[in-house]
Amino acid sequence: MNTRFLDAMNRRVLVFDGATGTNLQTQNLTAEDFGGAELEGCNEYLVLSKPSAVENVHRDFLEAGADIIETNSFGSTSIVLAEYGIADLAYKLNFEAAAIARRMADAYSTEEHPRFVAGSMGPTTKLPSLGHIGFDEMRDAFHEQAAGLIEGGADLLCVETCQDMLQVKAALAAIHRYFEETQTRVPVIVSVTIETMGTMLMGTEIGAAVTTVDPYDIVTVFGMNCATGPKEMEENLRYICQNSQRPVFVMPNAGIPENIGGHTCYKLTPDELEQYMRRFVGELGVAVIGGCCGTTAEHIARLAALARELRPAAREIDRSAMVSSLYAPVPMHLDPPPLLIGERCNANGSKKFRELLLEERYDDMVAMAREQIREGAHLLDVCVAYVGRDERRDMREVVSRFNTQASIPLMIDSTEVDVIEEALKHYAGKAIVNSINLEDGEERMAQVLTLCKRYGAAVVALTIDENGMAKTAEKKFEIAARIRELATGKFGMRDEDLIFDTLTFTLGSGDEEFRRSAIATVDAIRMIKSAWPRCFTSLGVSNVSFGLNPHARHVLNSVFLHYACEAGLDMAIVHASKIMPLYKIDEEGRGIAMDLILDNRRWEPA
Ligand code: THG
Repeated sequence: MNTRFLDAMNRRVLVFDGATGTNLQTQNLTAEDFGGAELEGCNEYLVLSKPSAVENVHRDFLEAGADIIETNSFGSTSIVLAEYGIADLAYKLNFEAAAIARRMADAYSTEEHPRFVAGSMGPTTKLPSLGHIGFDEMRDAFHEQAAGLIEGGADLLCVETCQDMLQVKAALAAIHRYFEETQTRVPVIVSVTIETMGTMLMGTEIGAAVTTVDPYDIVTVFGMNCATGPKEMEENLRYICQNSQRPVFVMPNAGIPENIGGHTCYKLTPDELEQYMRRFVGELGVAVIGGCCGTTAEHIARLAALARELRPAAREIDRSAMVSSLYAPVPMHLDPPPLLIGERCNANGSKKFRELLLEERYDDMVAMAREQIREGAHLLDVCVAYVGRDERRDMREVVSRFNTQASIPLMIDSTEVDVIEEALKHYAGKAIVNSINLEDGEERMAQVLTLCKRYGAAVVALTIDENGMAKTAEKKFEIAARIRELATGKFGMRDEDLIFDTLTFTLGSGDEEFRRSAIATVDAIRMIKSAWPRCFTSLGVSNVSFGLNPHARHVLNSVFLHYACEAGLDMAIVHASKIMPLYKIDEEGRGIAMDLILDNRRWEPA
């Protein structure tokens, strides 16, 4: 990757330009300028019909001292252009928009003051989380846009004014693919829009947006733009500065738009904008600033002056690992543990869920998800595998509903690579994939880890290799070490996105082979947590009591969970309402359960 932009960002605060749309409007363009009545209002077409209007905007901001100008391509995806009947011009419009900005930036660039071109990629007019458009179609449209922008001369890409995290994921999948195909790479900014009500349009909290973008290596800078002025942004911006690992970007409007006599007015003065930005940079540590709707060359001139004198404050960043739904993040480690993963949305683990699946009663499946949330689940395991049914289709139907109708993050439980990908394409948050192992060697694991990287997911790894399920703590640890080595070394996964499951066997059968299995499972957790403190551990706790009566199951599950947590277990797949605190279990029950777990043979069936 060309490092000029990164070098400049490391040296000083960088300044984006101001509003494109509002500054095109002030030029009083005619229908003819737009290329005819049917294209009037299509700002993106101006790069062909009236490039001088676009050059005027760029020139004003370059004269004002902007380091980065944005291409006039906000809506230049085939998706938006189709509304004007010119979807086929998408590549050309992006290429031209970048070429115009490139020429202008080059004309103003000097050795001491390089100017950069950011390829603007707007949100389109469709929300994939609401099913307005499919993931693949949206990704392909962004791919074409990214290609046009980069080939036309953009130095970086700016995925901006994001409304729906699934749209962000489609854009990042497109950019990722373009980078792989062409072996090129440019910096990528992701900037989300927080509406006045305090979330993105789809209801996403800022923490969910930060978490969902966090695993993507290709994202260089993260921040927010549009919808409000700087005042309304401050709290969310502070969250980003305290929680995102990346340099922070902010591009407010010149205040909240006001409707005055049928005209949209933005009233924040250059002076006011400068005062807010001084704090954002000097106190919060924001690194890249600019203006969105309503900001003029005067606003940008003030920011350019500010950038010359001010350094970003040092940031103290909370690096707690999280996963996220479309709406809100959840930490992967709770204090006290465990994080509870609801087990019941599983066609193999719940008769009721299986029957609802067979009857395709999706609303009732959503109701089961919500019931688990009420019962205290922090995450939901989702498995729709059923012999004879189309698992991929079932996964799509379920995940696309849970995405918007269940508020907590999902764990995608499937053995099929194509089913996992289908789930990740319909999930707007940061999911966990359940699971990988080395049973069939490295090939399948490689496929699933590739998906985790492409869609930004964490993953559960089972301690199973070519010889089957590990039974001793040492063997479990050895397989975990091999998986971790491959996952982090070869596939670029981070420790915090790896969750080891050291396998739970039933103690309910009395089977001699498994009588010491719980000890081995829990010892392996201890070894893993002490060797790699940033990795996580999980267990399918209910497996431990298969074969026992319901009450005995609840007691044994609860005591086993408690014991495993003392050894460092972070999360557990459970039926949350059936987990009892220890004080609610009589001493005899606790004693019998611990004897089973520790294989103290005081207790033998009569
Ligand atoms: N590790 C990982 N994933 C897993 C498991 C694991 N996923 C599946 C399973 N094991 C965990 N989930 C369940 C779900 C339900 C039950 C047990 C484990 C269960 N169900 C009742 C039964 O079968 O008797 C049925 C209840 C009903 O029908 O309502 O016990 O270990 N990574």
